[in-house]
Amino acid sequence: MNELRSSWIGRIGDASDEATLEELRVAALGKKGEISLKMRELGKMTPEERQVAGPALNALKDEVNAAITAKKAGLADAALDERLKAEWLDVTLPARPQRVGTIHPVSQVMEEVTAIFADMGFSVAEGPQIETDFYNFDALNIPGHHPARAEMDTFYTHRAEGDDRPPHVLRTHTSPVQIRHMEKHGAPCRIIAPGRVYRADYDQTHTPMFHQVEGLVLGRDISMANLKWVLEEFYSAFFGTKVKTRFRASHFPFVEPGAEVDIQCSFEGGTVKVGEGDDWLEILGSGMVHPKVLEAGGIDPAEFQGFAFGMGIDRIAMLKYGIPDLRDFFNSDLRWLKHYGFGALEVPTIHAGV
Ligand code: 2NL
Repeated sequence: MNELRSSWIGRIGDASDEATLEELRVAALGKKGEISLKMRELGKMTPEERQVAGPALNALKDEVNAAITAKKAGLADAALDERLKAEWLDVTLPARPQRVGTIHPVSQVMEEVTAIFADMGFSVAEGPQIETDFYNFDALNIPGHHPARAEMDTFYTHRAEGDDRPPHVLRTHTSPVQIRHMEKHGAPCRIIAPGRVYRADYDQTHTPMFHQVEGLVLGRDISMANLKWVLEEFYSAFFGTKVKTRFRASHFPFVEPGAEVDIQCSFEGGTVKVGEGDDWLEILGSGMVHPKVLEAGGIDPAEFQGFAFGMGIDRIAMLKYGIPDLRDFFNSDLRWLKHYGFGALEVPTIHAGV
């Protein structure tokens, strides 16, 4: 009996997994198990023998059962220990650095410009970047023979052979957005049209894609005095200091009269400072909307008049943030962004363009 006991307890102790334990249980206590067979033999014994062997076999059966249960629990504990060791996590390690994005200066300036004009009651109009030559040129009083069409270094789209419709163009200014707005909403109006524009030109101060904001204000008695006030208000808010403007007579086909606008600045020490000094920096084109352009937009020039202006966003971004080469804006090396102090955008954007 003792041999039987030490044999089973020993084999249970050596078992390395639950499946082995189950095999041992069947071999010892199952229907044909060694201990079960021994218990069946009790019937053939004399009462005296049975009185000794019966309790001993029962005790052995309980002991083997208990050993299997205890071993099972031991194996589960060991497995858990293994798992904890493998999945161990050092919560005291320093966090991995987060890669933080930066807002592009052009996007930021778009937001700034839009916010300032919004404060003056302007809303934002948008339109297609691929335009018909009607909206980009004809509606703006630039007919087919006009030198401005050639001067603008326009990108034309390809037409299939036999397709003799006029080609589409990449818009050379955002004026077509304003023509579309006039057609749809009429006058009075007070809008800006910010966005990408395209001209085939590339050097230190020109890229083939750049950004523009145009403005259009129409009413029964809108004048150039209103234009001057709006622009001085805008530049003062944008540069954070009172900025004077100077108007010089100029010509654009879509306005009459037309004016180029300079802002007050100083050029001392090789850097441009806006809002101080006695020098002037050309910054914008503007004028009273030409009657033909109003008509193209479906507006009666006898009833409504107004002003329009157009300025380059990239240019005023360079001025405000002291960025010398326009091409930096659009190359893929963005280390300079941090150098000029551009960080992650901290406020929700109000305009999804750019
Ligand atoms: C420039 C010149 C200008 C406009 C843009 C405009 C738009 C409409 C009607 C009349 Cl729908 N004018 N826009 C007017 C004058 C000048 O931009 O060289 N800007 C950088």
